[in-house]
Amino acid sequence: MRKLQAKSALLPDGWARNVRIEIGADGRLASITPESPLEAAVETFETLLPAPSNLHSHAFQRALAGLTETRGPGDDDFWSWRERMYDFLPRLTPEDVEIIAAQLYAELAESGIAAVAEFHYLHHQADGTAYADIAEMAGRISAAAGQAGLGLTLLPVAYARSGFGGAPTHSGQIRFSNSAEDYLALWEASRACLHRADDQLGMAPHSLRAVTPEDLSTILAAGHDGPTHIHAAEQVREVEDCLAWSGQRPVEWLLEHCNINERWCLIHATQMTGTETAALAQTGAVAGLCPTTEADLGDGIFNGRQWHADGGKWGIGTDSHIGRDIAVELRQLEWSQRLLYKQRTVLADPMQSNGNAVYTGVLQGGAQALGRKSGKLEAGYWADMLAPDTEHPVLAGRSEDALLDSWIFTGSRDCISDVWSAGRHIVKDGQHIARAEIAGRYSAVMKRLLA
Ligand code: NGQ
Ligand code: ZN
Repeated sequence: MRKLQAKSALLPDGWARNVRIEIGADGRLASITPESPLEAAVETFETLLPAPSNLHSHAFQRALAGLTETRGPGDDDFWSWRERMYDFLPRLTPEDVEIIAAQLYAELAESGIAAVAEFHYLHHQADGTAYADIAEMAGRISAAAGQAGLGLTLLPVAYARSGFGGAPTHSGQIRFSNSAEDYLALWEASRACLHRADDQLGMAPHSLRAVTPEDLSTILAAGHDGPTHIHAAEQVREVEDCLAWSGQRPVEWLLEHCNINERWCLIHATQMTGTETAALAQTGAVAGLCPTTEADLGDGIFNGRQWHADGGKWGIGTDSHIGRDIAVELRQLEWSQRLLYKQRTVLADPMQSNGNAVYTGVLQGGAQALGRKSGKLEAGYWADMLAPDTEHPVLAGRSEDALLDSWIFTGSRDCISDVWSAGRHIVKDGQHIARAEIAGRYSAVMKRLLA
């Protein structure tokens, strides 16, 4: 049993003082006791918070961040970015993917994130044939999470088509593509790649563009008890194509044809009508928002104000990893609403701190979307926690909600001192415990890939 003491901690019913936290050998919180006298030789922190989960990652895209900023011959958009991303894929070996993912996961941890949902679709060799072990790449993702110590919900992705109406995948997509039967074999094999008690397995049909209704019902009929994630309604063209194909918008289609419930996470859900927004919020599904990626790709702005008013659950993903800092993502989400509505403090309730509002939102939605018992400092939950660096100038003199507001709206990863994932103490004094080794391997891979 490890014991920590926090002068201030965010508990399920709010801030508490002098909180004793005991972490069991199993990585779960064993007890939480406010107003505890300080014992000698107990490690003490000014502030401890539950640490959030990142609900959407394509780890390999970390390597591409910053390399798609030169304008092409015409207007650039999501679709031209996607071509550049496809062009990059043939170079990546399984070892590269493992090294890139470990770098990403260590960076995410340093920003305060304790776990990630990896929406994993780079399955095959460059010529499209499966590796001898169909789950080779899934194993690499799991190994990377193991090196970084980050919690993992692995979401093997089903991908079989290049657009609505079932056209076959094209050459840029051959590393992703599986029949529904092969997908189910891959999914089973992926289970064997997970080794830690807090690892989870879920399913991810990529999008309504990438699977037919038949594929979708085949894979969902296989049944599983983890989360189901799908990209939906990110781009205007995607909505138009879905309407042309089915007469319905993507979220409308999903609501009618799938049993959307709290085990689902719809990634982006940017383009929804007011009716879709209200109906989706009602299901209890999580909206998987990826604010910096959505800005970077010119997706549009999610209607956060209505989603919040309708009681919708949401969480944050870093998706393409153009941003890798949870504070920046939360700020971008709130700022997008301010720019849209020409108001301030849009996602907070009356008299509530905006930092507290978005932080408690992301804790809850992220845990739900990962199927992870986390997001709360409560006995039985995984010990996913962070300690801010209260000596950092951004946080000087701040505590409780003022500390959250200052970190989220004007701070960054620099404000984080320590992070634990299921009790694994992976960030100490602002640095990931394996930062130098992981970054050294990453740098060598990038030099080779870009030579
Ligand atoms: C992805 N990313 O799967 O990486 C996608 C691009 C697609 C985002 N949607 C590919 N942001 O959607 O077809
Ligand atoms: Zn995505």
